[in-house]
Amino acid sequence: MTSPASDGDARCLRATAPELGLGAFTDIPVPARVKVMGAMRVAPNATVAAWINQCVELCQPDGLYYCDGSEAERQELFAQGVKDGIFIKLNQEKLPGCFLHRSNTNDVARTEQCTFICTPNQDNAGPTNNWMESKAAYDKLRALYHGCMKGRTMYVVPFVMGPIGSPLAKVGIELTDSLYVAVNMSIMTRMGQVAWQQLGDDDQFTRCLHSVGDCNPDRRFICHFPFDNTIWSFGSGYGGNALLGKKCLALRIASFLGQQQGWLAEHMLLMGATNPQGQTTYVAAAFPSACGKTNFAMMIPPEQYRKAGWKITTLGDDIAWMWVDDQGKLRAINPEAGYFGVVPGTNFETNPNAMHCIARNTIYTNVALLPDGDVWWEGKTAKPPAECIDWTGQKWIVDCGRKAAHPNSRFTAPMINNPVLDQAANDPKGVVISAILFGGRRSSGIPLVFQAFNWVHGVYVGAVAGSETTAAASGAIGVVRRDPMAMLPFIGYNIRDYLTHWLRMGKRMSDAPRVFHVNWFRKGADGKFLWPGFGENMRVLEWIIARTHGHGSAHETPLGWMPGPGDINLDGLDFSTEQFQRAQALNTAELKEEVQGQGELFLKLGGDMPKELVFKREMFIGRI
Ligand code: SAT
Ligand code: MN
Repeated sequence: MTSPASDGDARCLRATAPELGLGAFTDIPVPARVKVMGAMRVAPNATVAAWINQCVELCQPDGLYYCDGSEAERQELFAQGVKDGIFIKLNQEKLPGCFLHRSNTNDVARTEQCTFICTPNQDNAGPTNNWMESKAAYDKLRALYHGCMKGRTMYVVPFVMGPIGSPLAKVGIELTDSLYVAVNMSIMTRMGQVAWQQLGDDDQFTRCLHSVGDCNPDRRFICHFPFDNTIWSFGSGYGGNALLGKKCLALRIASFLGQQQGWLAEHMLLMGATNPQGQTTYVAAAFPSACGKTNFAMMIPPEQYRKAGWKITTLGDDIAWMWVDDQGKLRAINPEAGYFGVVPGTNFETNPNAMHCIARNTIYTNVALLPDGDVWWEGKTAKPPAECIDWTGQKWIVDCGRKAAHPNSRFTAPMINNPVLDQAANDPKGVVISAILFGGRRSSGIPLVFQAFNWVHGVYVGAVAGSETTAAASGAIGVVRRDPMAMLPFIGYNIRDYLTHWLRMGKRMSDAPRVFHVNWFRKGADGKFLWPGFGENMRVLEWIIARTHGHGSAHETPLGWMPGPGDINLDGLDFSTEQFQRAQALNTAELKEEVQGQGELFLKLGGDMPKELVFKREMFIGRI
């Protein structure tokens, strides 16, 4: 197997799991008063044992539960969760294996204002991250963790991010006092025994310590120590703040490791598109949170495409780890094993595959509960139920003016539930990426699709991408913010070095993916979306695929290469040439506004913006 980083750290690039007998494992010397539970009561090596012991001494839990990742254990944890009021068992005839969780009402989205990159110098974190000096952060959080698990159980959750045996696969261990987090991690990652085996006697693992504490927003800190491969999260039980394998490890810590070792950790879905000739093209697409990555990754093409033999398959819906192989091609894996998707708006029209994913063995967070033990959310059915229990646990009746489900309510579903899971989803070698898409929510000014002129221009297009904010993060909703590569909240180091890293990656590829920008969300004067979206996005994707294979026509514009109405297949769609032109229209005043908006990012970086991107901006201004 190819090493992703010839200049990298070999300890992080374990290719195969060591075959260790149980005899090689180490007992963990926790104090006698701590009740030890779970099937797997050992650590793979003395470093792990010592670290767990230190965290036990700091947090002082009453019990220690070792998760082994088995089905029996999952059932035991759900049963315990129901007893403790953490889970509500849903109607098992309608939703086998499904449970509902209601979070604290102050803890419903990622909190970027409480998220820190903790390093010796502020320059390590750069102008776009909150920064804390590492020692100060450790001191502050150590005081919060001190005794925080008294009366609670600490779950030991060992996990692997990435297909087992992949050169990029990484081991993490999360110590958490949240049973909800432990069970979610068993869906979202390859969790349990398998991680002990992958780690063996290695001391390279991400040390993830998590406590919900008293869930007080004033004492909420999500701290990343990239130089120590450590994450300390306190005060939140919510997804991206608490499932530490996801944004914290697989994006913030991994992006830092990727920069050091020569690979990329990105906020991207991964999908395959197989044409009627049986050729599969793999595409990675970066859209910010709650901008439709899951829908796009599970898209069902329109009927005429299906009849002709087109098929879409999903590798991942949120995160991609990518490296250059020895043929000079960009390869990708999905480090996750499940989907943590936005529920509202999901239905059999918008995303039938997601509906299949969440029909069993799924955790629903902050949706509404129906009288028969089924669940409901805004957009599930055209007609709302007469009554239900809303996401806060209060009685809800139709027309009461409140939302029944929280706008950022979520499902946690195993990827094996996906009827269109790509056959390479567990392949340690990953897949070759032919196209990279950037996009976001833009109601005005930005066309449906264009192609960047080349890699450097593509990096520019990704770097300046903007999007209207959503409910996935706390704060104002609907304001355009620059979100470079959809990674603004997830770059674990200085954005200057991140953009330079992207530019350098291009130089290492002999056949770099083509880069595109899409916007499914442009609206007309009537406030309605100009493009139908969802499955019809297949038409745009078909053009993108044609372009990556060197055919498919386009014309040059100030933004890049754009298809005209004759270049995209609109057959069978009730959509006129004029409507398509409106979706693609460029208007000088809007382009000027856009270039000004992009200036936000250039100002933030000041003289640190890579020169190549400064030139690309000047050339863009020249073309307008
Ligand atoms: O809560 S998560 O950060 O995992 C979801 C998202 O915001 O993309
Ligand atoms: Mn995401």
